[in-house]
Amino acid sequence: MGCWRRTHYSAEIRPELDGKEVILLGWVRDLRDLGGIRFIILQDREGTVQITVPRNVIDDQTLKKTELLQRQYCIGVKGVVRAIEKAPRGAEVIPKSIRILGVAKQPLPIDITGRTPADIDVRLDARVLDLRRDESQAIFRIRHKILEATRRFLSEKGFIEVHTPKIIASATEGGAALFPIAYFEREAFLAQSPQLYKEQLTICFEKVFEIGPTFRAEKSHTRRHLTEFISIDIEEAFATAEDVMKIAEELMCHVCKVVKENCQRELKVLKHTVEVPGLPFKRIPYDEVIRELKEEKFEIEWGEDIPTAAYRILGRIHPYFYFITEWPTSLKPFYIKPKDENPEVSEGFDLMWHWIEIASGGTRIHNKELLIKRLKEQGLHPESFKYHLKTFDYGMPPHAGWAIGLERLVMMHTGRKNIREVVLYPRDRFRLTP
Ligand code: AMO
Repeated sequence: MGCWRRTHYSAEIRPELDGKEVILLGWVRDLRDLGGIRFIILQDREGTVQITVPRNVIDDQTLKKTELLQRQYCIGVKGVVRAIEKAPRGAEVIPKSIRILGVAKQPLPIDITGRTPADIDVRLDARVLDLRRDESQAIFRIRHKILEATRRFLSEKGFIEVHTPKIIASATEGGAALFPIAYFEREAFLAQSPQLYKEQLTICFEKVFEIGPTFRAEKSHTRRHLTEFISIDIEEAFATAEDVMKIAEELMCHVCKVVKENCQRELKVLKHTVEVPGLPFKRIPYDEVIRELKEEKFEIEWGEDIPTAAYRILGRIHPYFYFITEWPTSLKPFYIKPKDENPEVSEGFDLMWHWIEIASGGTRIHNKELLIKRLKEQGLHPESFKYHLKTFDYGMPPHAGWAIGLERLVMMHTGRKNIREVVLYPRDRFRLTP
């Protein structure tokens, strides 16, 4: 690169810069030869710009350099802007000098211009190249906006961001779906969620949130399951399920607004739209969900978990956001509080977007004896939870919280059908590389 430093991004090359010398840094997206003229489409993080090489005007050395170029070469271009109506954005750059900064072996495994579409597995095997596609760029910019908006929203609501251990000694979500790891002389596990730590932290911080990786040894190989995903967790002291549901729906509204207002360019690339939902979201008790499904001739009994096919039906009946509340206690994890007046029904909820479960949460049990009883009922050993149970002797406040699966949220915001599209390097049962 020598002393060259970028003066402009591609998207900043406009007719007003006519005659100005610029330095651009980026990658060769496409090359086109039209007799006496050669076009190089240079791509950087902001978009593309046309570099036009009129053979009879350019000096021999620069011309020879352009002949060496291949798709995805990383290059620097020093040149002069020329306003020209026919060029995209009304301007192009005539090169004075070109530097090759990185070569790309041909043929490339995928065509990022999208002229030859590739299967998702082929794309994921060449992920960094794939991430240069317009759609990928749009997805990860929206993902960034969602995260930025979420952090700001929760901070402004008084939550403080925490990071809890991802190497743990016992399960948080029950015994299943844990990844064991060799931890020196002992066995440890990758955290399935920050559940127990976030509950404990309400004792000292009252309102906490965490955005971090969680690991599930998921056998289900579906388009919405990963073995490693980012969970957006909150936990609040002196709160109930209803209190934290309000935070969840306000956050959903806020994020939709931010994406709608700030990501129009990206949404256009993805051919998708996002609407800001009205408040409050519907709260549909599990009982009513079962009734609705039966009316649709779907066979299901009270107490059964809701299968994917049933969620698809619910998504048709309730097309945007809605909560499913009052789940049977037996279907919820041990830490979810059973209702005082009817312990068969819990204060747990799920937040749905169409047919996809975006979040789940609830009021927590904060009575130690009841928690021990629930652990036993779910076949777990209170001894394995002794450090967690101890914190209930330090003045545990009543508390509630939820967790949103970030990737599922991004999937819905970007209109993608496969969760792997919205993860840089997805991990599932069969994919551990790249
Ligand atoms: P749950 O297990 O329902 O709840 O997870 C919370 C949310 O995380 C997302 N999610 C997943 N996303 C991708 N791949 C997966 N395998 C996967 N599993 C879950 C979903 C889901 O709604 N501790 C509780 C939350 C709480 O009560 O605070 C928990 O982890 O969007």
